[in-house]
Amino acid sequence: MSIVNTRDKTINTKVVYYGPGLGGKTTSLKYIHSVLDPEETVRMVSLKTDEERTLFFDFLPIDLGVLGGYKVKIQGFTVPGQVKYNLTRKYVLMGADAVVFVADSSEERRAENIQSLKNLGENLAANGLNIEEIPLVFQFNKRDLADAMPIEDMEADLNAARLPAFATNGLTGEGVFDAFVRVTEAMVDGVAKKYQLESPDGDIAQITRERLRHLTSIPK
Ligand SMILES: Nc1nc2c(ncn2[C@@H]2O[C@H](COP(=O)(O)OP(=O)(O)OP(=O)(O)O)[C@@H](O)[C@H]2O)c(=O)[nH]1
Ligand SMILES: [Mg+2]
Repeated sequence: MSIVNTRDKTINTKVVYYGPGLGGKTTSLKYIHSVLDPEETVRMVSLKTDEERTLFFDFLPIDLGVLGGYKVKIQGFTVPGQVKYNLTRKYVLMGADAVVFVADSSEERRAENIQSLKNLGENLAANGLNIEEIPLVFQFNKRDLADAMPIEDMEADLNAARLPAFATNGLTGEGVFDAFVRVTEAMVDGVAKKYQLESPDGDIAQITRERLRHLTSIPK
């Protein structure tokens, strides 16, 4: 749950990468890390199995600096996608302010995507959160695969609400940061409205988007 400290003007938030096993959640958060912190001054914590599968979660602390007068911090998490780790998924979702759903574009993974989205709704509800209200964006990942499903079919399967969706490639990073910017903007907007935060510099969500966009335009 977002925590806003009006005295020291800090906004603390949590974004969770959710989706079926091997869909590309860890790869996506690693990419976000490489963009926001190319020098790796902050470590991403990965609690994983010997086969490089997420066992508990990945965690990346993100400090966006001062935006519109507020220090904006994001805790980036991934859940373990393997079906058997549902309790952990539920726990990681606790207090989430936004979700990036990373779907696997492979035709073979179609049923797993649908099942994982249903599971997201259930686990959000178990945490007192509503899938229809929380800021949510989709990554249709692994667009490079030969058996990648048409985007329209993935939209029909997963995105009845017509939420923002991004064709992504975790290996090259294509689209991954765009999805992050979109969800962060929506999340900050929600927090600013909820706590009626005002900034003399303008809309905090918009300032956040501009800062993030600026970061990607800085040559590495
Ligand atoms: N071809 C292709 N492979 C990808 C892409 N994104 C990720 N991968 C690969 O898919 C595999 C699984 O990626 P992860 O990021 O570990 O998947 P995950 O969703 O975190 O999986 P769990 O931790 O088990 O839930 C890795 O070998 C990645 O390199 C992509 O866009 N295209
Ligand atoms: Mg993982």
